Amino acid sequence: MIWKRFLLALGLMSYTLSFIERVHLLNETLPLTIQDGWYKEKLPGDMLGFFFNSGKYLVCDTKEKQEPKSWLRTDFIEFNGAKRVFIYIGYTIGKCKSNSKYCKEQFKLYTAQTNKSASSPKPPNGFEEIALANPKNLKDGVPDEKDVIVLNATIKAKMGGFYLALLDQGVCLTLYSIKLVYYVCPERGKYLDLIKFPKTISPAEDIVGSQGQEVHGFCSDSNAKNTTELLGVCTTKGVWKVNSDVRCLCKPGYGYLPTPKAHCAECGHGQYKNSLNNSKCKRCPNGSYSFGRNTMCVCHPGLFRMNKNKYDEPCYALPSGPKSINTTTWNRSSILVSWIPSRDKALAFTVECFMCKNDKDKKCVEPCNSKTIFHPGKSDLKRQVLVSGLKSGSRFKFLVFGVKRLNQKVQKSEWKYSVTFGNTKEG
Ligand SMILES: *[C@@H]1O[C@H](CO)[C@@H](O)[C@H](O)[C@H]1NC(C)=O
Ligand SMILES: *[C@@H]1O[C@H](CO)[C@@H](O)[C@H](O)[C@H]1NC(C)=O
Ligand SMILES: *[C@@H]1O[C@H](CO)[C@@H](O)[C@H](O)[C@H]1NC(C)=O
Ligand SMILES: *[C@@H]1O[C@H](CO)[C@@H](O)[C@H](O)[C@H]1NC(C)=O
Ligand SMILES: *[C@@H]1O[C@H](CO)[C@@H](O)[C@H](O)[C@H]1NC(C)=O
Ligand SMILES: *[C@@H]1O[C@H](CO)[C@@H](O)[C@H](O)[C@H]1NC(C)=O
Ligand SMILES: *[C@@H]1O[C@H](CO)[C@@H](O)[C@H](O)[C@H]1NC(C)=O
Ligand SMILES: CC(=O)N[C@H]1CO[C@H](CO)[C@@H](O)[C@@H]1O
Repeated sequence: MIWKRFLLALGLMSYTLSFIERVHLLNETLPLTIQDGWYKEKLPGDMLGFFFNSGKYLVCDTKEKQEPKSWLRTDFIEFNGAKRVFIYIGYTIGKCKSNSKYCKEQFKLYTAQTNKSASSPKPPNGFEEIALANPKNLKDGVPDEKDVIVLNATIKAKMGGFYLALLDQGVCLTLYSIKLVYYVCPERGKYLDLIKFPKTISPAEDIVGSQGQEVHGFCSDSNAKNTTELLGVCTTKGVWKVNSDVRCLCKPGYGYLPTPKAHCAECGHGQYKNSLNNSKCKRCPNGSYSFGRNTMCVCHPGLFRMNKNKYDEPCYALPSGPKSINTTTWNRSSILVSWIPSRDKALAFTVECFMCKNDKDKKCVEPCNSKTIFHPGKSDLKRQVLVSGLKSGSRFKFLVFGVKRLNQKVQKSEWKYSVTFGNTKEG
């Protein structure tokens, strides 16, 4: 399973095509629907705690009789299947007064996980600190919305839900928003690699190779096949990571079409695809037709190609025999066979000689004997051949075949030829 180790390390090897889907546990802006459930610590005397005003939570305890500790706690929030929750808190902090004894230009974020909302916990009991907002370079004066800073934090789900709590220690703090989200890798089915993965809640960690990280997918098209195991990794931020060799391929006879959604479409009339891959169907070349559920191109009868299984090669007819073929009686043992030479340089001719039983015999099936001499030769002829060593006063039949490279691939019974007859002089 080497691929797993490379998966996140080599970002280039893997690709991501999904949009990011977030699930909100809390809505982005205050007031929150659970406002009434918020715990606000009651402070002694005339000291103030958090209070809610025009869509914001504020606290500003500057009457320093003792160290102020203002807590603001949310109601119980269920994880709702989330494995890791991301927290974004938009806030502003004012500068502490220079003569302030207790004021700290910071606030702390705490969380407590429980299984049920029954016993509302009172911070800090049972809470643990998860983030410190400690902004630098605070501006003078009262900050406003333009000065909002975002505190990021994250919690890993261990129980059924959690509480969040904020501790302010004397500084003027305004909370503009609290956003809690977890990520979901969306169902992906209409993507270019034809793999479908189910909607998956993002895991708590991006640990490559750890159990439970991979999600099994399947081919989104029944005419596609996988050649590897279809494993994808859903990341903590809701992004699918799928190795580029993990994909489904359109079967032979089915072409890949990216739109309107990626799918495998049966090759059309006269088209073929012989490969298991995501290429398009191709038109069968000249002289051939698609066959075998459009997985191959077969030559029309009487046509041939150099390579039987190279379906992208056109099919051709074999060359004909020569035109205007004649024989001339040369002497008692020789006949000259001649014809109009071809302008096609690739075309040559081959001769075959047969003896006829008599002048009426047209079949002339008996081959000329081994003493027969062909000049300049029996094959690779251009315009003529002098056939010698023949019996005197006899009739002969000559077949002159047109021959090209393609003939090598075709049995001789299919070759085309011209026929002529000739006689030797009486001896
Ligand atoms: C909380 O619930 C989970 C199962 O949802 C269980 O495994 C765990 O033991 C429970 N924890 C407590 C403290 O009840
Ligand atoms: C906090 O989250 C925001 C939004 O995702 C991001 O732009 C910012 O860089 C994060 N800051 C830190 C310190 O992680
Ligand atoms: C195709 O995917 C399925 C499901 O992931 C898997 O069981 C099967 O082994 C895969 N086929 C090949 C050839 O890897
Ligand atoms: C599909 O296979 C054919 C034949 O092997 C090849 O010519 C073509 O390039 C391949 N296409 C893709 C997209 O891999
Ligand atoms: C296919 O044949 C047609 C007519 O027979 C011809 O016009 C065309 O050029 C040929 N195409 C190829 C690729 O040989
Ligand atoms: C016939 O002609 C050929 C070629 O010119 C020659 O080789 C041969 O000897 C001749 N035969 C006779 C019987 O004249
Ligand atoms: C073959 O003979 C015919 C007449 O019999 C003649 O018209 C023609 O020109 C000859 N062709 C050749 C190639 O000698
Ligand atoms: C947790 C919560 O209240 N979520 C809500 C946020 O707002 C959307 C609509 O804007 C609701 O659909 C959610 O239920």
